[in-house]
Amino acid sequence: MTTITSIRSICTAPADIRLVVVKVETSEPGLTGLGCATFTQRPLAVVEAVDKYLAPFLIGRNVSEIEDIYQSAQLSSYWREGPVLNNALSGVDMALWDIKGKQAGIPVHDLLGGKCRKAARVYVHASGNSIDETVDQAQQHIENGFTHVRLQSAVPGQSTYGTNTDLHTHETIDGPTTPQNVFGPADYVRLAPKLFEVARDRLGWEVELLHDVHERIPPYLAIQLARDLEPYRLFFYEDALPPEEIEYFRQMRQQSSIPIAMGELFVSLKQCMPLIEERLIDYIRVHLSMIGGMTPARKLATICEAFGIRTAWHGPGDCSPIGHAANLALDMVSPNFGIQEFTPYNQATLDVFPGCNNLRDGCIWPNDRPGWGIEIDEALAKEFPFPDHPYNGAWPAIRDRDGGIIRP
Ligand code: GCO
Ligand code: MG
Repeated sequence: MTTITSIRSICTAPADIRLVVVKVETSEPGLTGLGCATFTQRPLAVVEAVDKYLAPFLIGRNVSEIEDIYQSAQLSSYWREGPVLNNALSGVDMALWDIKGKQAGIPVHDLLGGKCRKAARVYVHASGNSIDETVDQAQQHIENGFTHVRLQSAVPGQSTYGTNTDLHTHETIDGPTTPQNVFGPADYVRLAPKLFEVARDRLGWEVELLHDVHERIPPYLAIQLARDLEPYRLFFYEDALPPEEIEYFRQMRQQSSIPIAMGELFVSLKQCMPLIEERLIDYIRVHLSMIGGMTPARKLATICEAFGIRTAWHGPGDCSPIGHAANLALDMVSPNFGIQEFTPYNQATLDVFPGCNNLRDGCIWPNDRPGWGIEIDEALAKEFPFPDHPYNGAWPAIRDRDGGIIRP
């Protein structure tokens, strides 16, 4: 019997984004697995949950019992779910799938039933401070072979999701209301349709365009914007409402034919169910590690298949190459695959994680090696420590002009 001998978290930021990866070592010499546990706004809390709670609880367990390990570890805190504990669990869970694949000598997608496509088509981001800058970037992506592009553009002088003025800088944290952290929902919903009008004029109608609202506007504006964007034939309209307001998808569905994608803020499979059962969305896009890893995600994929809902797993920069590999494994085996969000790797990431899946012709391609087929160069990973940050990765507040908080 092969048992777990050690579980530990590895922190690294080769693209300046905080990533947490869990390494599980086993009683079989050289047999190890990797899992993604990246929660970039609270990475240190996840590290504590892995190293202080899951490691002592799981050392000695038989590596082959993934489902039982998942269930018992989840219930070991009695109170369960939540992004911190789920990411910790995902780190171990994905590592056990990696180990199982290596033991069998096959990739994880083969453990899950085998490929039903050759590669996963991806969408990439075009984000500018003006409409023209955004559309120029999209043009560039199209020239580079991408067929699906997400467009985000800032309202001049404001912080709009998708530009570099808000998420990954921290100059604005908790300061007085400054142009960088003001966000006017009404200004934004006036601008977004213009962005798509210009994009269709300049890019034509063949490219698939997407948009992410990032849950920053009240429900009535989200419904209005869905209708205003309809003429531009979006591939999908993402996260228009926060998880607390999902009942409004019913109205959105009745009032608009725009394809709806939802879910990156969901932290459990159960939370997705009302939208799935009522067929209120077209694409599910949870972040695999946020719902607990591969074990719950493959169940979610299958449930969605039964309801005619397609997958669009969350694939931002704050997802390690292991997390992207887990997304890709599901993409390969799911008949209801829709699209894969992807953030191209920089050279440092490719060096720290030898074996990253290939990006080519607007698709990512599985590497077909056992497990995830990706390793980590731990010595090199240490050369990319987490960037200094006053609040260890916490996000700045986004405020309306009057200083009131916008709740994504
Ligand atoms: C997306 C996103 C992300 C998130 C990020 C938060 O890719 O659709 O909304 O960029 O903002 O993952 O940490
Ligand atoms: Mg999003």
